[in-house]
Amino acid sequence: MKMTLRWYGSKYDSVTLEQIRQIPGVSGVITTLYGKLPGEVWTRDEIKALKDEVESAGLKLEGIESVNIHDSIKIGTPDRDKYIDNYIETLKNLGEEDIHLVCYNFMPVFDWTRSELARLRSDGSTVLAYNQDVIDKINPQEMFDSLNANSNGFVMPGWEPERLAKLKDLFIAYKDVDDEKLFDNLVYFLKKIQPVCEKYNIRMAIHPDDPAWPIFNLPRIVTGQERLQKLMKAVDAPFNGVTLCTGSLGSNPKNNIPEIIRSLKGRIPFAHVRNLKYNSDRDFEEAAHLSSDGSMDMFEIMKALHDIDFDGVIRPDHGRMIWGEQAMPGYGLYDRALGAEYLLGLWEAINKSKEV
Ligand code: CS2
Ligand code: MN
Repeated sequence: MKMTLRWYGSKYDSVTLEQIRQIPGVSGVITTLYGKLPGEVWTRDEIKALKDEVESAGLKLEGIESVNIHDSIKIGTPDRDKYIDNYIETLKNLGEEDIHLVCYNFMPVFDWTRSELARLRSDGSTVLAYNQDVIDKINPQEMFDSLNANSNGFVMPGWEPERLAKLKDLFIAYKDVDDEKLFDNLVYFLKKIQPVCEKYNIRMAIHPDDPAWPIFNLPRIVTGQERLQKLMKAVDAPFNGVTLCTGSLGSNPKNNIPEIIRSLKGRIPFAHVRNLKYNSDRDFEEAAHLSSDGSMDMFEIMKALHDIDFDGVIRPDHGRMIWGEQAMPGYGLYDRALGAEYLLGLWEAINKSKEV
């Protein structure tokens, strides 16, 4: 298992590579070329520069989160092949730079959604939170404006202004896309990229929808065990894998995460591990990684990963904002570092208990 932290690049992140390097057991980062729009080709030079920067700080670039998918591919418009060709070119360039893990999502219009970016918890920390009643009362534009107004001045991945400038047009474009069509478009995309992924040994790791149910009447296809199995079978090859994100899948308490992990043996190249606290149906807040701080059993989650011989890349996911840190919501240094140590501790204990 390779423990990493997500890093937003020297231009965007308040956390430095030097700080990440001092977190014991963290050997690499997951990053992306921020500023690239979905559909653009990433050149080898750009990828190499990013890789050199990470390596010169003594860390490894373990994978990309994300190479985002152009909406034409998700909608299935006639120009999608042009964007798929660009994606293939990017994958080839990544492969030639020896990068073999790519996280992506297939959510229409939005990436993850939260109703609050700084809900106060009883210990004085603040966390991202979701309340369905709040979401039901606002329109997508209002949600976008409110998230951006509360992001401490950081541009949050998935909520880039360019991407959301054409919100109304996008909703119109998705009008006839239901779950089935979206799924077919995903399979079409995966089959097209299969040869380049296999040639360069690139593992594609789809990120689950967050939250794991439809919002704003948009289709949702990566929400739980059944849907994941359907996708694994539709393109039944190891390159077609999953980013096992406990917080996203876990937004729906009915999802049994250890069971989902066990059902995906061999298909999890990347794991995002974090904890949530459920308050009521469709109201949850993010918690510290420690089991007792939230509703999830992190030991059982790590044990399930161990049981399926997980040897991929892992990172703590969103952390709380603590100790006065000013950072992108969910992506401060302190709580994610605590999370990484805790997960490494669980892993060591599971390892050693199996040795005896
Ligand atoms: C991430 C997602 O911050 C997060 O919640 O887990 O934004 C994730 O990076 C994307 O959905 C993957 O494409
Ligand atoms: Mn995640």
